[in-house]
Amino acid sequence: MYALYYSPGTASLVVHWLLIEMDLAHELRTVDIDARDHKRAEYLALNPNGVVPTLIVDGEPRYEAAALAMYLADRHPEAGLAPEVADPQRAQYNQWMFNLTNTLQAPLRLWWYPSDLQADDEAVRLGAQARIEAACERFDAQLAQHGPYLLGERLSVADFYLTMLMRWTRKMPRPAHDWPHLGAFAQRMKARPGFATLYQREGLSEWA
Ligand SMILES: N[C@@H](CCC(=O)N[C@@H](CS)C(=O)NCC(=O)O)C(=O)O
Repeated sequence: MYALYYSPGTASLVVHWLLIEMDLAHELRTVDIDARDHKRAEYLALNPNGVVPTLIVDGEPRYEAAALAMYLADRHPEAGLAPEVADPQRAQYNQWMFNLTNTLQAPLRLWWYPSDLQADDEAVRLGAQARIEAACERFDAQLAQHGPYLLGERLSVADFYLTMLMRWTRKMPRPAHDWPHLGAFAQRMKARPGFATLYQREGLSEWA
């Protein structure tokens, strides 16, 4: 049994979605970001970074969304959402996971939290936007040439991660779904039954 500390629509979304997709027993524990629950001592004892998600695994708190997503897929290989270590596609899978966190998640964090940098918020957002749009261009080209998923015909955790990050661009001047291959990809991922369950449980409606 896993326990997920989450806040709707945030970086916990991919972990929640995977728990649903893999049909893994779990309990949800809400973290109210507006009430700053994530900065309280009890939560910081679980996750000293003071961010969501945190996943309780075998009684121990673990964090970092991408690491958690990869861990769940490796621990439950029957779900088939990650190439095993000896699989030739493993290197490509690792590449996309790290690429997603470095080239898309990092600037998206700045877009949503420009005050992370002690600089002019508008300038931070503009810089983040340029990096996000350049990354979208590359992901769109990858899907155009080698889709329909990041590993071609094979669905993996990387696709769930990409979908979550695409969702975060929905209020940007040019949202990721505006790129044609990314848009088609998002439709494919959103059509998964687990996505509707996720939305219902997190009380989400935007970008449905
Ligand atoms: N690198 C972390 C980042 C998590 C993160 O940025 N979470 C955001 C929500 S998407 C958060 O907790 N924000 C509250 C805050 O920073 O005060 C991860 O991927 O788990």
